[in-house]
Amino acid sequence: MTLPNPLASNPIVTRYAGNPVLTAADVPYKPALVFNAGVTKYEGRYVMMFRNDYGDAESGTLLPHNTTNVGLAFSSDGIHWDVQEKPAFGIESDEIIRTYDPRLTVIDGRCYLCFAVDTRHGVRGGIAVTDDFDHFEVLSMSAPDNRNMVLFPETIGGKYVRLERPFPVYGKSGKDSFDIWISDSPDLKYWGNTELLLGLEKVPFANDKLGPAAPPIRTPQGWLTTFHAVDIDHNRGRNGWEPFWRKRYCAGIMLLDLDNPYKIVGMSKRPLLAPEASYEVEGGFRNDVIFPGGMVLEDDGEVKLYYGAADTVECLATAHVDDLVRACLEDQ
Ligand code: BMA
Repeated sequence: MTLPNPLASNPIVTRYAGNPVLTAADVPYKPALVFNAGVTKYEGRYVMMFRNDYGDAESGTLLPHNTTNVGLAFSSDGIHWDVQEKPAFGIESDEIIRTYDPRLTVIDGRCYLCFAVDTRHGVRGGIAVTDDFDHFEVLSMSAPDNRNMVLFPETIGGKYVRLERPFPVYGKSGKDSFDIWISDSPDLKYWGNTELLLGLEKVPFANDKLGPAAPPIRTPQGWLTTFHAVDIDHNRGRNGWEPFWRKRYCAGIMLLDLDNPYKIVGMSKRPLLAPEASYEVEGGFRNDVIFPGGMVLEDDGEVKLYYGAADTVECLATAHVDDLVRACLEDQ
């Protein structure tokens, strides 16, 4: 099934007029692409960990996102970022090819990093903890193929909880057709009680795959969380610096039960953000990609949503938390 083109963003969301908030030009060690960041507030300041992709973007030798690590930036307002001198995280070994797509969650005053690694034997999702953004202790690594892990900011019923996106290619006849799953853990190391949370068929604006996006935030009505939703159209051709790019990534939003996050309370049937702005639809490595990775709830109810655009730059959009909750609950 081919989906309508273009899809529209929900008007409850406003893109920051100064977008993008971070580009390769802001980074001293000169990656070609800067995107798909995790963002949180930690000890009074905003912290961003972002994905760096190296390679020669103009000549196309960047393909396929082949050299990647994770950078670090701090901010006092969530808009202007002070990028640190060196990449902050990246596991180097004969087995691990690249480290990417960081997500940050503060739990009980410690900052946890979820990340993906491509290894010579499959894609794995890792969880690390840091207190200073200099030293990271890796606590667990998933079995392949799994990624897009995000942690809830509190234990629920005494357990840590994560959303994740395994990609069972054999079980899905060799095609993309991936869903969002949920697991819990007593200690962030051993994960179990794994269940399907949101199947692809439940999302009207996706026909290819889903994945968790920014880590959930607590609201009185439930855990509010974004996800990425992908549609593919085989009639699409080149759409960026790659020879072929047939996918479009939108952001969706859903609300999970506060006491039992294995239960979806509501999900907006329309995209929260669909690619529309110039930095989302043109001039990028892969155009038409919106990939949220951070969500910060401010005291006045504003939610800052951080997202990678076109796999090339990092952007910001805002919405009121009440509007986001309402979007999940309407049409149920
Ligand atoms: C996914 C990941 C993301 C990326 C997206 C679109 O598979 O690699 O990091 O943003 O594809 O290219």
